[in-house]
Amino acid sequence: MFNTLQKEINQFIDRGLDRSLRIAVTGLSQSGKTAFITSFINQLLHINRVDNAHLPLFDAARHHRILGVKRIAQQDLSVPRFEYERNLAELMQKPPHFPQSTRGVSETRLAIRYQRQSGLMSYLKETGTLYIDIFDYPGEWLLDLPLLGLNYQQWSLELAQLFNQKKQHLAQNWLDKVKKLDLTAVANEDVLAELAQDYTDYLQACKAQGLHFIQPGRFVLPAELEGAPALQFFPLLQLTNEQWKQLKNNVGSNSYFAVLEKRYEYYRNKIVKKFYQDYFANFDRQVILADCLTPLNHSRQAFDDMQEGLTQLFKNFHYGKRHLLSRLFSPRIDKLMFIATKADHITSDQLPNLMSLMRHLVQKGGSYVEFEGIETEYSAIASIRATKQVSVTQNGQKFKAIQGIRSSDLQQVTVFPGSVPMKVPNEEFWQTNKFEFDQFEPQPLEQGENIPHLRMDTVLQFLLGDKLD
Ligand SMILES: Nc1nc2c(ncn2[C@@H]2O[C@H](COP(=O)(O)OP(=O)(O)OP(=O)(O)O)[C@@H](O)[C@H]2O)c(=O)[nH]1
Ligand SMILES: [Mg+2]
Repeated sequence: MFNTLQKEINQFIDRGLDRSLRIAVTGLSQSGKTAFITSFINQLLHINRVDNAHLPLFDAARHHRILGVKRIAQQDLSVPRFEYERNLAELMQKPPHFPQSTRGVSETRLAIRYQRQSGLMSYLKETGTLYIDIFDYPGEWLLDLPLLGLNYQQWSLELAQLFNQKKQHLAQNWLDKVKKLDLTAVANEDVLAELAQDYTDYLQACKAQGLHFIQPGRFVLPAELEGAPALQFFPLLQLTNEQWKQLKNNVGSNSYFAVLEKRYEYYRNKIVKKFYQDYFANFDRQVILADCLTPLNHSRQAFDDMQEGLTQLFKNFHYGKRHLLSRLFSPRIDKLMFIATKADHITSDQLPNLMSLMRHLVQKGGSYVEFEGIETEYSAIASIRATKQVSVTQNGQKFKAIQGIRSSDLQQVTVFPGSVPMKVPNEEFWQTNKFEFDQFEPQPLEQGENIPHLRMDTVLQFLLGDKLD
C-alpha cells in the first residue's frame, strides 16, 4: 500500500515539474564514450515529426511524440561545452575521422519537448520538457576513483598485489631507482619529480601494451596539472607491513616518505574527490561502456586488466533502490546499462556472444555491489557504425561478412572477423589462437544525415523511454 502511494507521489512530482536527467557515461579510455555522446546527441537532434526511421526501437520517436530537441545552455558555466560540432565536422571530413581522444572535462545539456500521453498532467499540460545533462572526460581519470577509499599504504598494497611479471618488466627502471631511495632522508624535489616521471613512463608503457588498469590515471593525461607537485608521487610497492609501521612512526615531516604520503593525500582529497563530487556524486542513470574486442586482440592479461579496472569502479557508485526520501535528498541511480561498444567490428550473428562476454565481464566485477532494485540491461551497439554487413558466397555457401575501410592500411576490405568467444577464454587459448578484430575508419557522412549506428535506439529507449510518456 505504502509502496503504491509512494510510487504515485513520485510520479506526481516527476510530472509536476519538467523533468531532468543526469546521465553518467562511464568507461575506461578508448571504450567509446566520446563517440557515444556525439551519436546520442546526433540521433536525438535528427528526430522530426515525419520520419524517424533511424530510431525504430525508440517509441517516443516512432510514435512522433517528440516535438523538438535542442542543445541549450548548460547549467555549470565554468565547464567547457562538449565539442559536438567539432566531432561532427571530423566525421564530415573527406576522408572522415573519429572524434579525438578526450583531454579534459566537458558537458552539454539537451532539451526534449514531447507530447504527454498519460498521467494526470496530460490533462493539465499537454507538452512536457525533459532536460538531459551529460558530460565527457578522459577515461583515465575514472581509474582514480578507487583511490577515494584507500590511504597511501592501502593503495600501495593493492597495487603491489596486482603487480605481476609483465608489469614488473615494464617498471624495471623505476623500481631500480626507488630501491636505492632512502625513504627517511630529507626529500629532494628534483629526485621526486624524476621518479614520478619514471613511474609515469611505466604507466604509459602499460597503456601501449593494452593494459588498462593504471593508477593514478591522471598521470598520463594531467591537463592543467602538468608538472604540479600534487602529481609527483608514486606507490611504495616493496614495503612490508612492519616497514610501513616503522616509517610512519619514525620519519621526519620533510623526509621522502612523509612528502610522498602528503602528496598522495592531497591528490586523493583535493583532486580525485573534487572530480567525483563535481561529476559523479549526483546522477540518475548510468551507462557503462566497454570495448571487449580490443583486449581480446592483445592478451588474456589485457582482458583481466580491463575487468579489474571495471571491478574497482563498481565499488565507487551507489547502486540501489531509490526511495522517496533518498530521491529528494540524495538521488541514486535507478537504471544502469552495460554496453559492449564497437559492435560493428563483428558480424551480426556474433552479437549474442558479445553480449554474453560482456555479461561475464560484469558478473565477476559486479559481485561486489548490490544491483538489486535497479533496472539493469545489457546491450551491444555501435555508436558510429563504420562497417556494413554483407553476405559473401564462396563455393556455393553463404557467409556473413563486414565491409569497410580498415584503419591499419586504409584499404576497403570485406572480411570475416571471426567468432567472439561467449566467455573469457583461458590463457592457453591465446597461445594457439589469435583474435584479429580490425579497427575501421568511419563511413562518409553528408550534411543533414544522421550518424549511422547500430542499436543506439535501444539505448535511447532504455534511458529516456519512461520519462517521455
Ligand atoms: N567501429 C567503431 N569504432 C568505434 C566506435 N566508437 C568508438 N570507436 C573507436 O574507438 C576509439 C575511441 O573512441 P572514443 O569515443 O574516443 O573513446 P573514449 O572512451 O572517449 O576515449 P578517451 O577519450 O580516450 O577516454 C575511436 O577513435 C574509434 O576508433 C564505434 O561505434 N564503431
Ligand atoms: Mg573521449
